[in-house]
Amino acid sequence: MAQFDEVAQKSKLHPKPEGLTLQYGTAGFRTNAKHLDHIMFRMGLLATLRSKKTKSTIGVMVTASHNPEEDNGVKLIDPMGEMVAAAWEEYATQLANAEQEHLLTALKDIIEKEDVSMSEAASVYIGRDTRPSSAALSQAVLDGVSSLGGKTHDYGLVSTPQLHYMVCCCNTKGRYGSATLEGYYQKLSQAFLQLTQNVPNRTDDQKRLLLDGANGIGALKMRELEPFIRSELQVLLSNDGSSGKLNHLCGADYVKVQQKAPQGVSMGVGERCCSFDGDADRIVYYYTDSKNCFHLLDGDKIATLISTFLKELLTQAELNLQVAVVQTAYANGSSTHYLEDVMKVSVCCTKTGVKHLHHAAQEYDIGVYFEANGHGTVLFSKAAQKQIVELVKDSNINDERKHAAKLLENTVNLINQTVGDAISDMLVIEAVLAIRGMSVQDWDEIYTDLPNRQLKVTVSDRRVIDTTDAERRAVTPEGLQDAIDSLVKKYKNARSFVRPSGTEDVVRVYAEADTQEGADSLAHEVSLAVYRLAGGVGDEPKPLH
Ligand code: 16G
Ligand code: MG
Repeated sequence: MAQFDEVAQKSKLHPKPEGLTLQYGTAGFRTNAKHLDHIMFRMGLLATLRSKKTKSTIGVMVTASHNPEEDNGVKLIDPMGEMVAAAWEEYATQLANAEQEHLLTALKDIIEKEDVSMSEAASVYIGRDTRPSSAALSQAVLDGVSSLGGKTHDYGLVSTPQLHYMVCCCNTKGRYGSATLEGYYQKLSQAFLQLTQNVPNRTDDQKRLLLDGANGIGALKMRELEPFIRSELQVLLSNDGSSGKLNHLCGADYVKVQQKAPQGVSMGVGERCCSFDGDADRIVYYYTDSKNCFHLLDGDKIATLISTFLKELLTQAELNLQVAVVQTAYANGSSTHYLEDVMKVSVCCTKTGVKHLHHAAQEYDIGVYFEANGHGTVLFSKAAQKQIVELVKDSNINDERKHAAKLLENTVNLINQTVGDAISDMLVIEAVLAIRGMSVQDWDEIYTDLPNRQLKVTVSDRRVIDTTDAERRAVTPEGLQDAIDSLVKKYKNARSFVRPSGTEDVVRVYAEADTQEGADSLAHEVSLAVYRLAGGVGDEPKPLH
């Protein structure tokens, strides 16, 4: 068939290096950009098949998020703006690893298994981050799509969540918003202004926010959004990409992992600051106090702030909707305790990775999900949205209920429900702080994090570690969980777990305890247990102190 002739021809321009195998991991393919040209071409092919199969527009985002600038990556976006279905992650890996001469066979295999009708039209939206390699790599995606006769729309430089939004807008025929950057800024800024405009007594200080753009796409997009929201929020942007290197000593991942402020931001005492990651789907907040002590407000604090706000509004609006928070094993024990025991919110724990949290959050009327690393959003069920909209229109209710309903409606519109979105999350947080009249310190004091430590251990094969109970317990290798259990007993308020990373060739170790020394020492002892029982390589882990 002529269709496949073109694939055969064009694929020669994007040859696969022999023997190279890569996996579609938790967040798509991710590695050094020089190994990715063939992957991009092939993901263009796969997105075209997925589009034919779903009869919808599919997204392809070229980014490696918080990885160093030399890396790149790619993820596929399904019709409603969610992560691509699990079975197609498998196909992605198969297609990526087929040697050059077997590419067509691998492609036809998928077509057959999924019964893809090749006569269907296909449409693929493409976006990319600011990495130097991204432009050429997204061109390879375009080549892949066009070689199978698919239509493309290249959005060029956009944040990951913006592309998710575009895909959702397109497939809902504009009901979610209009599939343009202008449409995105309009939707978010209108909701934000309505939430904040009538808040009394806001000082200029409260309207000021320092933002570290990680020298990435988020910085560029904030500049574009800025004129829309200027009257209510003054964003002072650092690490805007004009001189610094992407994610280098800055960005949400750096701040979260190092638990310190990024370089290039001059923070005054108590000033509210936040950092995006390299593709602007994560955000963390922080400030330093008068003793120069650094305070991080991570995804757990964000989930607490937002869920508490929503719960209060539901009470005021007299709406009987269930709010639940979805976390992972990394959630700080204090946050889980606060949510369950003080706020009486249901908490559910899932495996690490956005798709797991997203899926779990869909089970509730209102599902707030956040990873501790700052990736998250809120999902409102269709029924919940309908009840909110109807209440706003109801002329028989008192002013307090009406006001709460209106706030809820605008919050729904401000949240990017397709995926965690640093820009949208930032505006939600800013609106909640404004409406509640809270400073960043007030927010921080809702609960106190238990001291914690994350470490990594290199082993010869991380797959020897198998976990259960949302990654909180290790099933194999034998003896490891028993060893962790007895170590945990030595410390107060302690908890620890280990899991193989989905993005790096390491085993991750997490520990928390009542003191930092305790958390550090427990993390070290657990690392040693992993090293000894799970085939550690290189030097034995050394104590932190
Ligand atoms: C990816 C995931 C993120 C997760 C992280 C864990 C997506 C879009 N991103 O970045 O949610 O926290 O992997 O990495 O799913 P790890 O498996 O190396 O610890
Ligand atoms: Mg990211």
